[in-house]
Amino acid sequence: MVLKAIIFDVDGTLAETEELHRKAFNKAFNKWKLGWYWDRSIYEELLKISGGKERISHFSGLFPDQNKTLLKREIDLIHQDKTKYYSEFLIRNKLLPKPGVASVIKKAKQRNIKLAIATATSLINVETLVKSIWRVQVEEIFSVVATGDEVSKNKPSAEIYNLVLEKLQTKARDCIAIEDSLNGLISAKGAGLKTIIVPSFYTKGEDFSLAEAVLTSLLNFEF
Ligand code: XBP
Ligand code: MG
Repeated sequence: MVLKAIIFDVDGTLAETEELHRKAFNKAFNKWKLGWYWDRSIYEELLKISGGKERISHFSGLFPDQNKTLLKREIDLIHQDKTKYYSEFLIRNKLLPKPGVASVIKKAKQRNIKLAIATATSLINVETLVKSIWRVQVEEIFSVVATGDEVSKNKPSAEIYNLVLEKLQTKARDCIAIEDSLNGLISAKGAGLKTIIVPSFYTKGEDFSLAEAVLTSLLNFEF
């Protein structure tokens, strides 16, 4: 196989971002006086729903008797605030890329292997994260980006990976996906991609038996 592209997931794969997402959700819930607080164990469970809006909608529907169900318009506004807080946290908290990410990027560039992104989060979050980690625009590193706001069904649907392949104009058999979660793995495999898993803080207990390999970090990734 001649490897033509490496497709990175973002949250939990490029960096351990989920604690900042969680903080941002809670800050938005506070502003909207919802009386909701997502602690780590609730959040671990809720991460089974990919995408922030989808996660809020799912949680709001869990308590029909308590009248907590939100309208789509309310979810959009709450999520807008969450995104703003998340950007602020990213700028203030300087996250590092996960071990081995930078060296995979460097080696891929030297070998003319394209780099792409397939994420459940939004483009603005990807741009802010890449700027905060590497101080460059996203397109300086990743030639193709596909985000959750471009698809009708988020991960574990294969839509996002099919979209990234379409943008890359490359066959699935010539690419590899790097993921941290079961939803991401199901999504990538659904598009026919070989998938390497590096579990993250919240996903380490998930079942990755579908994956081509499960690595403790990308420092051990040979390609
Ligand atoms: C993981 C996610 C994301 C974030 C929240 O995405 O499910 O939804 O938790 O981000 P990835 P938004 O595919 O990168 O692992 O609130 O911006 O949706
Ligand atoms: Mg992820």
